[in-house]
Amino acid sequence: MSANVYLHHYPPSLFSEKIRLMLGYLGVPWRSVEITSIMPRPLLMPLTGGYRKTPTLQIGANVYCDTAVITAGLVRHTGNRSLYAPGFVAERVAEWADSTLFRTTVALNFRPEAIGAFMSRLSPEEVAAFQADRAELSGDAPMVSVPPDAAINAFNAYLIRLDESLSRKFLFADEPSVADFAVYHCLWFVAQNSVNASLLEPYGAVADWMARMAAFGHGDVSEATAEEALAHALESTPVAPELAEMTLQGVAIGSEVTVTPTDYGKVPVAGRLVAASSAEIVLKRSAEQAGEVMTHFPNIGFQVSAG
Ligand SMILES: N[C@@H](CCC(=O)N[C@@H](CS)C(=O)NCC(=O)O)C(=O)O
Repeated sequence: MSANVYLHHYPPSLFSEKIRLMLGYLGVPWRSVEITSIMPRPLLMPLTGGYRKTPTLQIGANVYCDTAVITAGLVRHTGNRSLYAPGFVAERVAEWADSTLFRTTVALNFRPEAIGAFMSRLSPEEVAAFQADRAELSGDAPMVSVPPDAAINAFNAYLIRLDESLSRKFLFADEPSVADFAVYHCLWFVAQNSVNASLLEPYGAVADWMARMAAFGHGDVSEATAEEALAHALESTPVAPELAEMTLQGVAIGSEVTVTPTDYGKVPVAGRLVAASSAEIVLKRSAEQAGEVMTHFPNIGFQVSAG
């Protein structure tokens, strides 16, 4: 398989770690485009149409926004459906991890005792820019919505039950599913913080499972610039996926729409709705630097409005 897969990401991004490991597990060669951890990202926006969360995956001129739809895109690209093998329950566990468990870990890593480890590496100007960027990202729904003690208690409660229930190599079977990657990246985020890493120590079965996940590695990766990624989009033709269509409220296939995350980073992306399924919403757009692209979003967690 040629490396027409570009991941736009930055090293400490936990959702990016989910996809880096998935690329390693699936054996997909990929190009790494390192982006800044805060906006603006002028060479990425032509591809996403304004979507600003990290990471974004580009396969030729198809651009996948959000790790749920990146997973769907990689499954289609590889033809390997094993990540979805355990079915509905594994997908719901992944959804819980990417929302509730994620917010719990953000509350842990952003509590005053723990955030110093991260902030001490930044200059005062960088700290101010980071805080302003994340305030804009979270808008009316603060990223830290749980008090520190409640976050620690919830985290311990989840980990006690996870540790007890790990009877197979992975959460649902002897092969990993979407649930493993989604739970893993949240715990990886905690492990990266020198103050919070000790919260994982009591859980031996979790540690063994995390080691099995980490062993997938990041696979066959080579560096690329944002300019190269844009040039690749420009020379590629977007591919319309074959989807089991689903009717969306208030909008028809072929109409102009906007697609906006419902939680945070609520930047509307405008385009023509070309397909929608239970898993995906696909817009056709064009931008001078990228040419014609198809931008994919998950169905769950996004608002589609007539544009
Ligand atoms: N639901 C999204 C969440 C992505 C997310 O929140 N990513 C963080 C970084 S790990 C982010 O976007 N931070 C702000 C930024 O990078 O601009 C997904 O699954 O991709």
